[in-house]
Amino acid sequence: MKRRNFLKNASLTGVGLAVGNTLVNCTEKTSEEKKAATTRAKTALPLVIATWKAKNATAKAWDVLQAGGNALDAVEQGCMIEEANEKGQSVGKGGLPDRDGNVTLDACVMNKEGNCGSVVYLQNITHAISVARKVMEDTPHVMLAGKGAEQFAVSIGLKQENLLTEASKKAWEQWKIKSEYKPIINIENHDTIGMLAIDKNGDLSGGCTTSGLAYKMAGRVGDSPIIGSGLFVDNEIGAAVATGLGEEVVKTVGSFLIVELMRQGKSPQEACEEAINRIVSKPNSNYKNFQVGYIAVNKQGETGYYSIHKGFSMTRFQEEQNENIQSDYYNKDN
Ligand code: SD4
Repeated sequence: MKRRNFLKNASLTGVGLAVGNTLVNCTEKTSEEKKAATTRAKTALPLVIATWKAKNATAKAWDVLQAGGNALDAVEQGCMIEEANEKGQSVGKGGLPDRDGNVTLDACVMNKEGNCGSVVYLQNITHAISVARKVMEDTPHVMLAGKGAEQFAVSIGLKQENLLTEASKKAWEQWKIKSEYKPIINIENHDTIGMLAIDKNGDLSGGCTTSGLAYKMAGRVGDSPIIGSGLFVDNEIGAAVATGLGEEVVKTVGSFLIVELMRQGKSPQEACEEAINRIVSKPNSNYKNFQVGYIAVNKQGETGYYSIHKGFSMTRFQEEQNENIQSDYYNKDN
């Protein structure tokens, strides 16, 4: 369903919609009204936002900011909460494996100076986000892959462990019976974690960490460790991070696109919508079969989030309030 129609239908039912940070009535809005709605957004700093239901992770990041940590410390430590959470089957330990039964992680960080670090196809190390940070800080490179990334992780003191939990192994064994590969839309509403923070100095950083798509081909890498696709931060303008089917995010360089649209004057909300539109409006787009969601923040602390299908949510910690905002505002209803 196009947003226009969605808004029209929603207005018949009297449902309220969260547009950016603002709850508005579901009457059809003119572009001026929409703009007004998004610019009424809260802009208090510091703030942390994350993809999906991630209140424990945003709470950790918030504590780090309150204790005087910078935005990079906050996103790293916030993401680590989900990496260590074995119940989350799309991040870190307990992530669902590839079709050969191997859990392989992708992660990246980007800081206020525009520096970045990333790991792809990392095995046996829970905190991929910390390895990505160290790639940025301690090596002359931006990206390390596979065995080299693992060796580097060990060299900085991280311990090797089996990331395949019993629950994920069971799920994989179940999957093997049919071996049917399909992207899953909104895995239990809790997926790859992408996190963006602005600290007390007003500086931005971001991070993204994932075990990627369940039952992917061996060797597959998604958008999450690809700077500009899964994550982009420009401390002058804002930042964006993606979740969902990475192949589609990479094809449109989604996070960089959102930041560039904000540079041209769009609000985070408008920029996220445009990036989703680029995917669904492609000729022969197969959008019915996959989900992509973006969250974004600008330098002023306005936030936006948008997805192809319903079911996406953003968690935001701002002004002592940690809230998960379910998005009733999406591009298509299938
Ligand atoms: C990937 N974007 O590997 C990740 C997966 C994801 O929600 O975000 N799932 O394509």
